[in-house]
Amino acid sequence: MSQLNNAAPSLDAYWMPFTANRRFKADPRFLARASGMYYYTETGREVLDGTSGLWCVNAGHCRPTIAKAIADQAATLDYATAFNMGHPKAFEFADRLSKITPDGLDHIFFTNSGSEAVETTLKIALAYHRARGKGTKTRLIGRDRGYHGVNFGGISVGGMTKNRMYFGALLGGVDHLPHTHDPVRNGFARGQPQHGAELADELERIVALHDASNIAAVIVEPLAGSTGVLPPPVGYLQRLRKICDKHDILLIFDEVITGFGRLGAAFASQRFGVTPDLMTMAKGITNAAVPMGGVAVSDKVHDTLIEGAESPIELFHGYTYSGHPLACAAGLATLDIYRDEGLFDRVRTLEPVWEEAVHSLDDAPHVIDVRNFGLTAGIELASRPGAPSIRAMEAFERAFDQGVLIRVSGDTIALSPPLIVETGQIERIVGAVRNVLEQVA
Ligand code: PXG
Ligand code: PLP
Repeated sequence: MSQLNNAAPSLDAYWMPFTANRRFKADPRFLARASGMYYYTETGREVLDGTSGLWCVNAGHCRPTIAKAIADQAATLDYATAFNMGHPKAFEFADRLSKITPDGLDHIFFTNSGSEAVETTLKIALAYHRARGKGTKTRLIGRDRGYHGVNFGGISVGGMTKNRMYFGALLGGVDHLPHTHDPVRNGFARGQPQHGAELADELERIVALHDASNIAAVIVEPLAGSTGVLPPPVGYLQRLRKICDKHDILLIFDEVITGFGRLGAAFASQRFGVTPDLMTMAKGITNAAVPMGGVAVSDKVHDTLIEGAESPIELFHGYTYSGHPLACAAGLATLDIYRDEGLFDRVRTLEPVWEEAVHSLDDAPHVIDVRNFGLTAGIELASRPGAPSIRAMEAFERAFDQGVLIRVSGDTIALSPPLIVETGQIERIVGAVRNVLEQVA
């Protein structure tokens, strides 16, 4: 298109990500502005945000201190290359982050998204073993139903089949642990399910198959989010940690969703009492106001790589926008809000209320399972015969029409409101879900 000013833009040009493009463009839903717990449509209709955008606006929308920090930064230092150059806020932000990351994970590598954070962890894991003279340790272990973003490393270790199925050229040398969803034994569990710790032992089978000398790392989401909210069975993460230690395998937690208070602690690692060697973060890192991701790296891995490096540049990896000034400014203002408003602890206070509310849907039409942990919930619906995920999609559309934003993944409705949510708003979100479930066929 050579026209620069097109008064009424066509919807054709924008290929929307992870979207039913034709369905959306036939009946578009536009968000025009947002504040606190609410979005507003172009016609000024209020939509209660039951999903924190996409699991990312943890402190609520359009927080003035974050907006100001970004504006001030844009007018002061818009961009600084991070390659052999520094700007103060990147160091300040990494330092602040390292104080809330799990003990011993004190080094922060910046990326621009969760997907890039995942790729970064995989590369660091391989580089770490190589730096120790264990260059045969290259195999990566993910998990069925895992989501680790959309880049080739992430979809290779990931286990969301549709995200992998079109792309032949995945990484070689990847195995998958089984997922932990077991509705027969754990149906309608409140909090962590009781059964399934032994599923971690599958790692022993993979080690026996390939030998530990060939395995670099295991990557899992401490609570699987994208696939429809699967909290870890009691003892499962502890068991994974133990087996990894036994075989000198690095454990990577992908905390893109679970980080920044979602589970009632800064990170899921702290809530579950299991410390990984590498940890991703993104989304809530800037309250989603500027794209950013990062990796927290253990002292052991960091020091080995930095001290064992073969060349002055210790790791040949980084992004044009690593540690972008606007993102760092937004991130610092975000951490201030989390601290000043005690939002991570607030989740612990809300959790019983939340759990009670979402499990009031246990007997709602079509519901075959309800799961919750922290400020997340998965409400799994029976598939409509011959039309998987359509019922949930219809529920999403109807809920939006009724002024509540929910998220669907396959046949599961996922809820994850901002951490500032009030009790009355929890009731409204859950009430809207029940209402639409009574309406959809
Ligand atoms: N790892 C995990 C565990 C995630 O949840 C990513 C990596 C990738 O992050 P980026 O920033 O590259 O998108 C994610 C992202 C959903 C949904 O509907 C979840 C995500 C992204 C989009 C949709 O649940 N999680
Ligand atoms: N492709 C080309 C041609 C580039 O020059 C660069 C960066 O310089 C990239 C891709 C990577 O972009 P980014 O650093 O934003 O990930």
